[in-house]
Amino acid sequence: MAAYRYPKIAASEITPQGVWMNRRSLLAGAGAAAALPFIGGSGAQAAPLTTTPGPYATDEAHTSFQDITSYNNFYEFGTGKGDPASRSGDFQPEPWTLEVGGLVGKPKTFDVDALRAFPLEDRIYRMRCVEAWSMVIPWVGFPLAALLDQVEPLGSAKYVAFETVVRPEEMPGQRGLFQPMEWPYVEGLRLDEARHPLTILSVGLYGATLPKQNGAPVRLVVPWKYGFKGIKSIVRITLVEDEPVTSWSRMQPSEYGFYANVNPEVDHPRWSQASETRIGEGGFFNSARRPTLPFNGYAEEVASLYDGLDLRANY
Ligand SMILES: Nc1nc2c(c(=O)[nH]1)N[C@H]1C(S)=C(S)[C@@H](COP(=O)(O)O)O[C@H]1N2
Ligand SMILES: [Mo]
Repeated sequence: MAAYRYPKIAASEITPQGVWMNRRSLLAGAGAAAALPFIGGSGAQAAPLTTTPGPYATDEAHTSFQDITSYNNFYEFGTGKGDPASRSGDFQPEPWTLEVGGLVGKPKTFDVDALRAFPLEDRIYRMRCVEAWSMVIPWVGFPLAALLDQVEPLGSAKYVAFETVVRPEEMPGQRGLFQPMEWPYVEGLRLDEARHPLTILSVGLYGATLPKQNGAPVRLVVPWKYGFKGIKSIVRITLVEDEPVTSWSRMQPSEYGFYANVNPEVDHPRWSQASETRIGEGGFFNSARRPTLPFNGYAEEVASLYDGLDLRANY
């Protein structure tokens, strides 16, 4: 993936998390849905969401709202870490439709209100990017299994395929001479991975709707896998029989696999995966690198999904 660079966004373009949280409670108190705060440099509007504490919380310090919304990978807006925040001003995540179909008994289309109507939980997860950096993100979301239940997958459905929106007119990374990858960005999970209680569709973070740069209005979060599995701004979910094509393995099969479970013992061909830098704890080359944990620390919950699978061969 692209070179490691911290984004050059003026501090004045980013609402500090504390200020933003205060505004949010102020708004909630006043019941004022009309005056929504703006997030980051992208002009994304945030609305508070009603949530309940979910399972799997961690006592690790949360990465700051500023870091989570200014250091991003979202190649539809460019490959620089600051591009998703600074170049997503034209992106319109609302209105939105998410079509769910394929091998299901009841295909269904969800709009944003329908997505936010699922019982929303706070899910505080570690996120480990394949580039060897990590964050702790307080997502707001609901189990993907809850959505799958509504469409009634058929017995023949073995995998779930996901697709990001294609809108060159709103996404500068999808137009022009240099396009880093083939669009749409696509991802996939085995059906049992998709149904695992840790797997969520996220519609928010830090208690409010998802900023554009993080994949508004709905993105996937699979915390035991490398971050690239967490496909953003999803427009289609399709239940299928065969393992679906995924963006990074299509582009570079020798470096990125379908499973992409976080594994400190399997190095990327060009760098070690044994340790990681926690964003916010210092620069990329700081000395305080943390050991990377098998399945990103979620082995107890998910290792049994892979009994009998050679994880070195099926990375
Ligand atoms: N559509 C789309 N989804 C994407 C990406 C992308 O470029 N396009 N990047 C992935 C990668 S590599 C990572 S690490 C995470 C980053 O999520 P964040 O920016 O919310 O931290 O999003 C993933 N989802
Ligand atoms: Mo990533």
